[in-house]
Amino acid sequence: QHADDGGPQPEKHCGHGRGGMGEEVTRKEDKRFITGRGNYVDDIKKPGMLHCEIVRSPHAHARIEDIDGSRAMALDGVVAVLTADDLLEHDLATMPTLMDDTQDVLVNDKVKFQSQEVAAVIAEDRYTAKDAAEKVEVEYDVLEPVVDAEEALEDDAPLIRDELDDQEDNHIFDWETGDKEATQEVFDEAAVTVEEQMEYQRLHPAPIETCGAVADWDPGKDKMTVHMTSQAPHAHRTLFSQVSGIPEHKVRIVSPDVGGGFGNKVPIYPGYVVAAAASYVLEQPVKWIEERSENIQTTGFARDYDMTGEIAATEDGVIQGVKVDVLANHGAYNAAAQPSKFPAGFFNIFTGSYDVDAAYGSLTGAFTNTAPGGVAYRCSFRVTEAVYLIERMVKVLADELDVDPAEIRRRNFIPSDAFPYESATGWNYDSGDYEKALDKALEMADYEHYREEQQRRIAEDADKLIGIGISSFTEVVGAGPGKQCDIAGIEMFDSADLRVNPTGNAVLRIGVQTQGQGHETTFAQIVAEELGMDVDDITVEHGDTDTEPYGLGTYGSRSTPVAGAAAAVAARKVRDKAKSIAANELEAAEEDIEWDRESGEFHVAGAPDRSITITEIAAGAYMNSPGNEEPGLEAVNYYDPPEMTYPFGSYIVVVEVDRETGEVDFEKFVAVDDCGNRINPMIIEGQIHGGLAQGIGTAMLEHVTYDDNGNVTGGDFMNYLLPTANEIPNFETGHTVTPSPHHPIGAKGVGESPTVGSPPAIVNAVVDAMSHAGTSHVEMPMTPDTVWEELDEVGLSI
Ligand code: MCN
Ligand code: CUM
Repeated sequence: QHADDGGPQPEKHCGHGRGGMGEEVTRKEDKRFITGRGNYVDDIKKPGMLHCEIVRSPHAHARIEDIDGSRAMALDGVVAVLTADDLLEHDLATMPTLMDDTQDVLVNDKVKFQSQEVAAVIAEDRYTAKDAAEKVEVEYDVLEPVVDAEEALEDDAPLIRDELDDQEDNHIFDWETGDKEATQEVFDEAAVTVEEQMEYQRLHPAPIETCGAVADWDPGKDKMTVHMTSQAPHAHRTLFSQVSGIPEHKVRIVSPDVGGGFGNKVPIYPGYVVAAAASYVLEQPVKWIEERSENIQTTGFARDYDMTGEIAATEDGVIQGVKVDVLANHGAYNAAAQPSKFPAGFFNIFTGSYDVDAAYGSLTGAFTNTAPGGVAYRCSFRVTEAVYLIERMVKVLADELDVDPAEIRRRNFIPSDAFPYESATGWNYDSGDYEKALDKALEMADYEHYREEQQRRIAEDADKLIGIGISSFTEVVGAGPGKQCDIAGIEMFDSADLRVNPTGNAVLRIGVQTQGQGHETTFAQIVAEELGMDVDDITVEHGDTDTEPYGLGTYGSRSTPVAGAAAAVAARKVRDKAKSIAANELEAAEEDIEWDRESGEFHVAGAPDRSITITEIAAGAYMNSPGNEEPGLEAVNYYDPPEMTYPFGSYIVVVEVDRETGEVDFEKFVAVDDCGNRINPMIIEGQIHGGLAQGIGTAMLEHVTYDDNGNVTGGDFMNYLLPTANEIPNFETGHTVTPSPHHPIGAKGVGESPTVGSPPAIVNAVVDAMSHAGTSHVEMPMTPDTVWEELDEVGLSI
């Protein structure tokens, strides 16, 4: 499966049985998870630990006139009621967002979205804290809210951010990419143009474990330890130190087992800061754990993009230009979790898998009286929106020209020999073979059969229509490079620290933090592959800033592309030193020592029986190290990738649409992914299955909705519908392997691909069932009533 050329690819692996690259090693972490021995933040109990409950605003837009905590304080077991005034004393009333905005920790003056943090109660147990929170009396002067981005930009809209000196309206930023004039020229001269407006609705990552923290200030050591639900412990440590003024070496962030993140645990939230401030003031540990509705209503949401896409093409369907205009709802603060220099994330990649002459995108961001966020939920920084747009638009073009949607993709793919490829918006794709993935998916999906079946149903005026949707997406994952990508100024490299013990086993510490992706297994596999060790002899540690090397965290599927590379490089450094020790042990010259990936052993060139294993070398490193080497066997690598990686895939979805009820049934769901060289195919398949389920949730069910008064009407699991086993069809997965030429082990990320790639395939399928009658678009979530309305609109309902 490995490429033999192009860059520092690994030598061949042949399933040597030690748990290296490509082996389906069962997940090491599962033993503790399935035996109830996981250790999540809420499992942490410390002596004298107090509990924090947050008082939240029922209004979306209101000035706070008065807060009276006396009735709450009177309750037995209540230790403190905190308001912005208390935090102001410690300079903690506000905190910076990842996009350099300033967010209230507790509202100082004006509430800007429903359920915003207004006060906090600290009590001896959680129930008392809850009861007391209800007794905190807050007087509000209720203001008119605006929740819709378009209305927020109207002249008479209420001004949300009136505390900012230079903010006269709700406009945050304008952003553009590509070549406007060149694109316009292409459009002016094009034989065919198509246009479609589509919304990518507001979603929430909704991890099963909500956010929480246990903060523990130790006045003896002047040290703050915070156990918290964090996808990026080191970055959070730096921010914590900056916000609190506690020196960074006196801050320890521990992210223990995390029950799903999906992007929700990248930002800093007021709850963490309040817990830490309370612990500092009270000198006791303080726990804060969010409830489900608090999580959905206040923490980082995803998407909320209103997009208009346009394509210019020849009569044969050769795409020449792509144009896109977006209105982005960012909520009450600009708090998207993405590289600082990209106001619209990686939305730039909206030309997708296609070789186009010119492209232009413009985007406007707006404040509204809704929770802040925008980038989360299994997305590489807005690539999800970009992929949805282009894959939907290609279907719109195919219908306009009456060309098969598979065929029109084939005519436009970036050819496999054109890589590395620079896109019209200036992005450098590392490698790809899009046609191969599409061909494989078409075959697996029995595409021709379903096309015939579709026509048969139409001809027979059947009650149930068939629709076939395709998405041939390109992802971009693995931020850095540090020069282009940073979080709050910190360059996005990542790290690995590998220590081999005298008895031949090893501990690998990594700068990224798993939330369920299986890093304890896959990172051990990388080391097993590179050192000829057994996967069971390698322990992977993460999530504790006191022991792990500095890293930027897990999101944007960056763990494999960046920290995975660091792990491979650290292991190779160890291998280099091992050679010198092997030479000493075997009494040969170092130049004559060869490493054999197959056996995992070092031997003297031409004398394979004079060999030594890494276990024996490890002993030598501590007990008999040569004069030219330091004792010990370890290495650290901080890896700044030269480029990002561009995984891709082709998904084909066949649906049956009921003309009577608008219900959509999945007949077939095929996903062919290419993430370069694969570390653990079983873990990859798990990632794909989970991500496809989330793609189905996106397309069919999920939506954080608001009413005109700013009330969240989709803010709990009664109204924010997650997909369950009932809604999930049987997935048929396949893969192709196109290694990344610049990654040490040729791997690309994969964690987000299914959620990024599948929604347009699903919508394309539903549209496809009705396009013969004139349907060009159906908005997500495609609930039965939405679909039925469209059926009715085009005369297909019965
Ligand atoms: N992998 C592999 N071979 C490859 C690529 C990846 O075996 N060529 C493995 C990796 O080693 C890792 C897993 O697949 O164990 C995912 O790897 P990667 O694509 O590098 O993504 P990350 O580990 O950085 O995970 C982040 C990604 C994101 S951004 C979200 S959001 C998401 C996702 O992963 N959140 C998840 N998958 C999730 N899965 C679970 N269970 N929980 C989450 O919160
Ligand atoms: Cu955008 S969700 Mo993931 O990148 O943590």
